[in-house]
Amino acid sequence: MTVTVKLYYWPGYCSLATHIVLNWLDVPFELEKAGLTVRKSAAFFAINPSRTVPVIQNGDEVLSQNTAILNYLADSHPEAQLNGDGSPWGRAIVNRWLGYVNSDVHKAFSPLHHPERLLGGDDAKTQASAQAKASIRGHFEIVDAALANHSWIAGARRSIADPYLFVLLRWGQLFEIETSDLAHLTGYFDRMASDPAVIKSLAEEKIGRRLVN
Ligand SMILES: N[C@@H](CCC(=O)N[C@@H](CS)C(=O)NCC(=O)O)C(=O)O
Repeated sequence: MTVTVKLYYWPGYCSLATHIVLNWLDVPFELEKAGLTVRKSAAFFAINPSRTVPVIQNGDEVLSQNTAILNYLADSHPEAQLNGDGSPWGRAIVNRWLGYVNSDVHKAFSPLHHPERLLGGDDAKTQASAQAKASIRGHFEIVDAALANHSWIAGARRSIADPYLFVLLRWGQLFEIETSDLAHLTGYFDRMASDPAVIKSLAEEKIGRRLVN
């Protein structure tokens, strides 16, 4: 029996990383759009009390948190080598980048995504936004330097860290983070954006390669 994984997502959110990995792995899946109304519902709270996407549901198994989901999918399909070359070191390097993308780069966007959650008046929010953009630009410079040495963020082969980084580079475009001088990073973005599974995932979420379609 083929089990279909359900992915709770919202177009262009970090759930897009899981969506791309499902397409890379050719896993049968269905998409469940989880907007604010769904995320605030008691039913959603029961599967993820954090009320965030992504969440995957596979029969009785329900899993939230990007890093858990992406590692679970990669480990369930070792032949795809999305978690390194199978060695502990290869896996560690993938998770070094996945952790950086999830904990540092993703969260640097919070003041831009959710200014309403910041304390203070308009001046404080404008300052927080400028600081967030400078911090994201700093992260993108680190990524650009890493990409000078290899085509994918964790090395010579693609991994579960790449779709997540792609999502954040798209957000960078939305918030007009300047990257035109970061040649390795812009080349990487184009490489990801022309990947067939990425194109398919963007089409399934009805969004373009840039957030501003
Ligand atoms: N630590 C969580 C963060 C997930 C997260 O921030 N998801 C965002 C979308 S990119 C979300 O659902 N935000 C809804 C909200 O904060 O209300 C994870 O890695 O899964």
